[in-house]
Amino acid sequence: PQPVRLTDYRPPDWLVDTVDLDVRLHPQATRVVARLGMRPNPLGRPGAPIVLDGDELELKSVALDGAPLAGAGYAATPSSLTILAPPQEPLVLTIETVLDPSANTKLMGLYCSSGTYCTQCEAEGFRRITYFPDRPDVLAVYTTRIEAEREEAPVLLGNGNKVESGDIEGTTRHFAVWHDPWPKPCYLFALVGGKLDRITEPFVTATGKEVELGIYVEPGKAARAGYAMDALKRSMRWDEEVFGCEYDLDVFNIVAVADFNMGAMENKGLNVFNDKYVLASPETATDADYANIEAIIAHEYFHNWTGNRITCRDWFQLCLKEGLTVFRDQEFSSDQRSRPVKRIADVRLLKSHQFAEDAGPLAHPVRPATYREINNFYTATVYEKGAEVVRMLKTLLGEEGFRAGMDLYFDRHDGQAATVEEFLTCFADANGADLSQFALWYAQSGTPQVEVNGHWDAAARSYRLDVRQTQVPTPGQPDKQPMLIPLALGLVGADGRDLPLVPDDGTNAAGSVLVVSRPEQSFVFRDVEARPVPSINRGFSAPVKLTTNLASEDLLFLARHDTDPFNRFEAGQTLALAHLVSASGLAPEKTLAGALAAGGTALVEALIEALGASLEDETLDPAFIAQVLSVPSEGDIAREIGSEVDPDAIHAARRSLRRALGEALRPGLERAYGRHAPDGAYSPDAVSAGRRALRNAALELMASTGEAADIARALAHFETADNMTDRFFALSVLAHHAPAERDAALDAFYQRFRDDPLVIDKWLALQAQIAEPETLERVRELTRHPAFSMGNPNRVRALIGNFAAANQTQFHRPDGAGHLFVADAVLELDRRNPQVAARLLGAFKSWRSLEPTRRGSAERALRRIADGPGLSPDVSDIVARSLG
Ligand code: DPP
Ligand code: ZN
Repeated sequence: PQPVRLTDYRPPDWLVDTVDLDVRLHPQATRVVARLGMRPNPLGRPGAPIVLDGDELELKSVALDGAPLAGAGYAATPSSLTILAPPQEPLVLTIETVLDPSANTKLMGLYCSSGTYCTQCEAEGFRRITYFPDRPDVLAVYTTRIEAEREEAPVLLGNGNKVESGDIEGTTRHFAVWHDPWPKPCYLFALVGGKLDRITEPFVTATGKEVELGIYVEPGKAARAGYAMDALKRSMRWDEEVFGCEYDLDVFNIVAVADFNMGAMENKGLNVFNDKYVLASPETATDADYANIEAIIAHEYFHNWTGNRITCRDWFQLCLKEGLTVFRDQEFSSDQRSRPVKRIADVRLLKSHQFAEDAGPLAHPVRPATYREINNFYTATVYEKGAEVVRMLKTLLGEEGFRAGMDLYFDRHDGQAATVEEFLTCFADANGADLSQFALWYAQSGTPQVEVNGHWDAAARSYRLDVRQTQVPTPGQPDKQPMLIPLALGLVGADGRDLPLVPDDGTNAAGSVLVVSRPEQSFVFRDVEARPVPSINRGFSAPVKLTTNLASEDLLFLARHDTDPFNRFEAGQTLALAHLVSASGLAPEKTLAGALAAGGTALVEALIEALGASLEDETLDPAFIAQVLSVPSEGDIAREIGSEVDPDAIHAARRSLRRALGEALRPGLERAYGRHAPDGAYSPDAVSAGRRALRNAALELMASTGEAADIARALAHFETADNMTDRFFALSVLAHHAPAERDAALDAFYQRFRDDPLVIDKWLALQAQIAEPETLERVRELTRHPAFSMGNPNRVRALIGNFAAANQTQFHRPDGAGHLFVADAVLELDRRNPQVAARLLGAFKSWRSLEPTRRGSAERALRRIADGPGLSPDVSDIVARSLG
């Protein structure tokens, strides 16, 4: 496909005001009649034909204002329908198409998921239901009549409010009519038909309007929807309180389906969810599952204002709704749980996914300037970095300034399809701020590098920070401009307290945030009596790669004393990472890793001691301690090394640090394990989850020593667990650290949960992650296991996705067999579901940083895919960019 460019945007030639759909559901031959109330767009090209998008549609008939249109009046292909010389006035176009939901393995448009009819239209799936101007700036009011066999689909759901329903007399069929009064783009269209159980609860909005909330699930699973319902109600209340956003329909429905490409979808009034993000019970879901459900329920609900009421002008603006909505769901979870722990988790995710993306061939700006396949831009950069950009806006403008900008945005653009410029202009106007340099965050890809060197001047009693920013080249962007970077700062005194920050005149520091705008810049603070330790980029205020002239003693000090919890955590991580880099055999001089290598074991011991101090500190939140004790991931270490990466060396270094922690901290770990034993029935709340997180972290660190008593403890933990968090964590410890006990435990787990696909996903994922050469054969065998299916995205992601993305030593086997296996899986999947195939292929994104043998085999695997016959646009786009 030809690339689409942001600069080529033109308004649509024709607008659609109303869409009346009549959908007669049938597993192989669903008939859709669409009546489109259209008119020429005054901003479009005068006299233009009507050009509609389509995809794999069978066209039955076309009528203009009720009169059938002869073949000469239009031109139809499977991908478009053109009305050749339409009258240039309001008209009604009626189009009849037929489609086959049960043959729809792409899971885009209308398809059957385990017997339930459902839809997915974002980004370009509506064109698989009817011919339509499938672009987000065409907003229409939809009325949908759905008809189906009563037996087959007793539940019929659409967008908006239900206005009519009943049986069709003399037949076995029934119908429902749904009307959505809010104009929306077609990507927010949805319908569902099936046999579903429901839970329902009332909700009263801030202004007293009653809303009926419903969650629909597969028969027999209603008891597992309670937590999602609770999360929904909390989300609705929070959005009223924090952003002034109130719900705007009489009903809000969520449907959980088993076959789904994404996590969930924010269709107006009818969210469709991957069942993984709705269903939870203590026996089947972990604490992480509960937290994800809470976050994703909130995310999709928050889209009602940021995405639906105000949508995107074009798909280049995807971050306008996604980055902003991720920011909103992060804030929600922070308010519901522990803010510091949530921040740490979010930054870890940002680094592992987004920084990795930014460092490889798939790097792209938060707002891309061009794309070949929009499905490939639902990325960590658009979502997670997009959220960081909104967070920086808040840091720069302050709480009130940020809210004023949001209020203006809702006020000014409600009902519109907006752009990033329009969004930023609201913040500029509401605050009298100039955000032109800040806007580069949306346009420049790559992670900015920021070097900060601090100098204390004893004679002048001043402290100076010299800051230098570097923008590294990324694909298509060899040269870049300096960015506006907010660095939150503290100067920590010897007693661990922050010193007052007194900027010298003329420096650019707003409160405790340094606003860096030039390539090199210095900031000076007065009245600094003794040498402080600077705590820089507190709370990860800017998504940058930071290097400093802090000595390891300074980092050890911050790891014990920083009042900013994020930087207290980060100081330990920075030291651990430097140690792991040097232990992986790479320690260039003048780096922290080099210094650590030179410092020998004493420094590692000091680091372990500092971590031990946090472990023993009873004033700290257990969830925070669990984060502090976690060793940087293999991906983090690989990124820090940057080139000639050897995953086996990294794995070995990381394993031995964990063993060292387990040995050195054993007494503290044992105490933590005992202190946080369960003291009642399982509850998924954040405090209880934090205690389990610490207890399980202790269990794992001790087991990583391989001592028989520790393995026995893990086995007992597994066998006596009364909830999935503990049971699965113990299983994972056994799988990674106890080869002799592993298979029996895996088998017991399988037998217990064999009828529960979401739990079986955990079982598949865990086996795919074992770092030993037998794993590839195990994964191959599991692809033939009855529990596995290439047709279900969750199964594929659990088994093959985890092998590729979460098992660095085996995916990157030096003999190339891991690469080849994944390449063949991508090719096979591509024939069935291109989106899932392209996502899996993304696992190759860091291939260029591998050492030569592995790099060669990754390249051969990528070329094998590139040479595959009939590649989808999704896969051919990713493979071309990966090799480019
Ligand atoms: N459903 C996806 C999300 O909410 C795409 N909109 O992020
Ligand atoms: Zn979203």
